[in-house]
Amino acid sequence: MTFDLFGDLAPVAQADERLGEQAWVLRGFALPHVAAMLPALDDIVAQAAFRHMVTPGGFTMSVALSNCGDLGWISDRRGYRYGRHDPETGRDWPPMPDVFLQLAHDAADRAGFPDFVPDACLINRYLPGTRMSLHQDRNEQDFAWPIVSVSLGIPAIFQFGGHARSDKAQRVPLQHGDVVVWGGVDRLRFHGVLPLKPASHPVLGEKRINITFRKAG
Ligand SMILES: O=C(O)CCC(=O)C(=O)O
Repeated sequence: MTFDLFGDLAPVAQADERLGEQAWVLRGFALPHVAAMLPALDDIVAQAAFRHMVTPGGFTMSVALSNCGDLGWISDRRGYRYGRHDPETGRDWPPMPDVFLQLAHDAADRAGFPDFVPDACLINRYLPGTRMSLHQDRNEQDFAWPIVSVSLGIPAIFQFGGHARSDKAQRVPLQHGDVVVWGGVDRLRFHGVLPLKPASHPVLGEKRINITFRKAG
């Protein structure tokens, strides 16, 4: 155990790194769940294939995405929003696997957000060179719930900024199995991912999968 640097002297586990008052990196937190997560992920993308969505401004996102859960995040020329159906098939998004729900709940709890039950799970697939520019997550109805973001596969540099796009962003290296949780006073902080360097992961190959849980509805 160690003591945090933000003054309240609450004991935290050694593998937890504080990014903000209510924002944490939980190093390796997802590792015990990965063996169960990967087949569940394959099932999801067999039903709702990865695709490159278009932004309202007309740009094609470099990251490919899919969703599971009651609500899926969608972007097209009409805007960003959540929807109950996959726009490519017209079907419901695949259900959220129990192993995903449990991991999201437990990570949120560890970061100080008890009772988190996500209804939306966005799955991002990054290949070397792809990135996600700085943005805020604002499409959810209630900002009281945190964001739980799981990294699998090749490493990435996560940017964690402030409440203005121009605020200097921390650069946080993320590895396979790391989980970032942010909420409360940090819920609307800008964040993004720098272009991925070429690399290969022994299980996932030359890609990074990010699984991000939200309570959107
Ligand atoms: O890939 C990541 O680590 C972050 C993903 C993200 O920012 C998002 O889905 O809003």
